[in-house]
Amino acid sequence: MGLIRFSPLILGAPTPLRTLLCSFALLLCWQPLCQTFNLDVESPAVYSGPDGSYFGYAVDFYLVDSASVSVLIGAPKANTSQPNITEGGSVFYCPWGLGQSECHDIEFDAEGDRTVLINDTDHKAEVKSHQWFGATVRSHGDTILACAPLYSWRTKKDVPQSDVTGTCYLSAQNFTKFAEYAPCRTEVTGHGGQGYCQGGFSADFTTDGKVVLGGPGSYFWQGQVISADKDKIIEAYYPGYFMQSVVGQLETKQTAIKHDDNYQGYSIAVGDFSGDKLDDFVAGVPKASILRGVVSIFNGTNLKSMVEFKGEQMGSYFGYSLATTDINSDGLTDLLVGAPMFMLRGSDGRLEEVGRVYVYLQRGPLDLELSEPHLTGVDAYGRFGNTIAPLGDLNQDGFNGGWLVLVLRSRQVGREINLTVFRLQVGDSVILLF
Ligand SMILES: [Ca+2]
Ligand SMILES: [Ca+2]
Repeated sequence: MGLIRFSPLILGAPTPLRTLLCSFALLLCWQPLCQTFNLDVESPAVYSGPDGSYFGYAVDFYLVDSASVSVLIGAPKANTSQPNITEGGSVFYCPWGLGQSECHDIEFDAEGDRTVLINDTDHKAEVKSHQWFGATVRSHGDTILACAPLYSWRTKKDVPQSDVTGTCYLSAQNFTKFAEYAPCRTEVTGHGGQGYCQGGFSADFTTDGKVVLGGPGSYFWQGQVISADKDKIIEAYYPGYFMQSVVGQLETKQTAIKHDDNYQGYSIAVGDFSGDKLDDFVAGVPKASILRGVVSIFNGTNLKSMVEFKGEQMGSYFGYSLATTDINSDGLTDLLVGAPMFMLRGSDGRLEEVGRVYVYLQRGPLDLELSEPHLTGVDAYGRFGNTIAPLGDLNQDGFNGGWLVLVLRSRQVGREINLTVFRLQVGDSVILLF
């Protein structure tokens, strides 16, 4: 245990990039007999998907009850049984247990492209081919959200448009109920409306079951955040209807022209930052503030903007990735922000994208303190902070601060990826680095 908490550790041999894309290895031990931490690096559970499907592009756990743990794995370029659809994308359900490595795809949507009657003529209403379904996958109890941010809609206009509104599907009540949720498929079409929203580019669930979607392309790429209760989405769903009205749905509105091209909602996370015990929404806006990037915290009950943080370097893509977790176990949710394009000068004087992760510790309601020093990548062009995910108290040491945070960093040099573990100098937390 001390090894991992107090010194860098390389887990496993370098892995070819292709293997990483085609298989997903769980490094957590299933049995309680593990030595040194509860990470079993010798016998990982390995799941594989179709070649070239980007199996593993998105992952989440599926925890319906404490007795069964499964893994949900998105494969956004997988072919499906949907008629006449090429690479519609899939989400796989993979039971996790000893000797189990079988996955099967979840049938969120069996249909091909639907048609719509306009002026007494049938028109193809949408394009599901290459829609990247499964690029975003999140779970909440017995409910799964999976999104296709590149889904296109014809719109209902006489002159057809191809609006990349994106769409999402919910699987609820343990695969017994399915509903589509495409909140950007509205009358407000085109570039100036929600026509390029890419709804579901990012997403999360609040603790009480609200879906929070990022749509970074709405309103001339200002981007927007949209939220609705999962039960209300299912109530509002009616097959065949392209537009739906969900009771209680909240969404950020179009703002001044100076906010165009900011990509609000590129990333999404949730957590209570206002002190009312209700989750608020965090949105990455990586091109805001003259490309320095901004992260905004919105009140989860009314979507009012409460706090904003700005990146330190132009072009660093501050807000590309987000994670929320209580790093120091003081009961207050903390925030991690990735800026994978953050650059430093290398030994030859060239600027190199090493990437940086910023940690904000919550001291009280709307009071977040930027913790220093920042976590900075060490590999040239390594893009440290590309992905951040809280893993919970993996070391189970009962210590008040035994949280783990996973930071993915694709090491592009030599197409190798290493998993490194080291201790984050905040409280007594541990951070995992790819
Ligand atoms: Ca709150
Ligand atoms: Ca905390």
